[in-house]
Amino acid sequence: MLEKLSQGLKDALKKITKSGYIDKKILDQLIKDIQRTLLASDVDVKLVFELTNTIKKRALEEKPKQGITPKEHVINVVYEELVKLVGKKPEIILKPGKILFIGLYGSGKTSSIAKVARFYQKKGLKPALIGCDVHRPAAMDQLKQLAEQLNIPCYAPKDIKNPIEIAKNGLEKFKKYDMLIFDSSGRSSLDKELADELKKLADFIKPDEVLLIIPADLGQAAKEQAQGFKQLVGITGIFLTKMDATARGGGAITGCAVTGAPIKFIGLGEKLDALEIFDPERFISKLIGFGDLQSLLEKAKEIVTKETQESAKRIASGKFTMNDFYEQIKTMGKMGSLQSMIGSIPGLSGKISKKVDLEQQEDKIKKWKYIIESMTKQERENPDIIDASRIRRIAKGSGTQESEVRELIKMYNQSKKMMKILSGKRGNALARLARRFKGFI
Ligand SMILES: Nc1nc2c(ncn2[C@@H]2O[C@H](COP(=O)(O)OP(=O)(O)OP(=O)(O)O)[C@@H](O)[C@H]2O)c(=O)[nH]1
Ligand SMILES: [Mg+2]
Repeated sequence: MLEKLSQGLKDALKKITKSGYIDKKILDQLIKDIQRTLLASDVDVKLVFELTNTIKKRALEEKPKQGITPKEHVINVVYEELVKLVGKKPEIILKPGKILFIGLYGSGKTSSIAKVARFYQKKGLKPALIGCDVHRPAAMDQLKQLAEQLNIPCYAPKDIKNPIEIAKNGLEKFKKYDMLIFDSSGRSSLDKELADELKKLADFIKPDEVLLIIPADLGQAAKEQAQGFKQLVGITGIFLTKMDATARGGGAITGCAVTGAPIKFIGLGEKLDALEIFDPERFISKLIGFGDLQSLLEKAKEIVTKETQESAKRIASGKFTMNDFYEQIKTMGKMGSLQSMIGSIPGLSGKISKKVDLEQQEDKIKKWKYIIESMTKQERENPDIIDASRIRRIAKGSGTQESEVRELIKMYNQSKKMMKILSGKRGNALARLARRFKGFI
């Protein structure tokens, strides 16, 4: 179902999960990919641009919730906005009641009745079908045949030409049944005659649900049909058929959603079990492979914060302050294995004089945080000015030993050296490492 739309959205999001960090360029690419994919699925241009503007705005302006990386944040925003685009979670009647099916010729009304009857049968209710399509004699036979397949009763007389009379007889006949489903006549378009007939029928039956059947291959034109029936007849929900057989499903769903009439069911094939309750969250989750994305993100376990991105930019431009060092410590502590990455590059491991135990580092991060916080802005931006008396003051202010402050400064200087090596163009291996490293922070 909706393979192209699904694949398009998955591909767009995969680019994000694959990249190390998120910047404006990557975001713009994502926006473009989403636009292209939705437009190809016949979603209204205005809706598409509204959606992508919101995604972009939220991705750039909203602060990710705690514990959520910027990548996860963007994917979440895309997911949430797509869910909003396809409408609200519908309420499905699960107790005895009456449903009237309405829709134009060939929309899939009769076959959908059979699907819904089977759905309620499985829920333990006792459905019965009543055929009120008096315009097409063949419709009565079709309904009877389907009822036989499901082993449920059906009243579909060919000799009565008044749908209200049929409905009246049906209600009388099926008193013992608790889910009465009424078929109705279609037309090639919604005209006054059809609207009057359906309204009268609905007034008489007093259904709990008036389901409008719309074929998904209408694309965004579904909106007009949904609006027309909503105004002229009144509907409680929509059943979108033929979702399996069109590339325009995205347009049909979003077109219906903007009318405010909830999509309740979708038809996914000709078989009687090819029915799904429409749940926006589940639908979008499946469409974009949200479950897979989340596990992918978890696996990556990259800790990317806005600060570290900015820090990465500064480092790339040749600056490396105590603030950058602090961001780097945090990142390294969470990443775990920078040491092994560096160790695997021939010629580089020897350049780092003292092996850094990252585990120990993580334990020290808290202390370092206090030390760095006790430095003045000037000291943080230019640590070279930190002399013995400043060290004494910083140690006092942070509640640490002078030796610990010295150790921190030494670590900073080592890191600075390493950053110089990494950002310099010393052969392919180094450049590769630098790129990889940059991708991580
Ligand atoms: N692929 C696919 N075909 C469907 C689906 N629902 C219905 N159809 C097919 O669409 C055609 C029309 O379905 P009907 O149920 O006869 O439609 P209708 O609205 O009752 O048509 P009329 O009574 O002639 O107005 C049939 O060939 C169905 O098998 C669906 O979800 N997927
Ligand atoms: Mg029919």
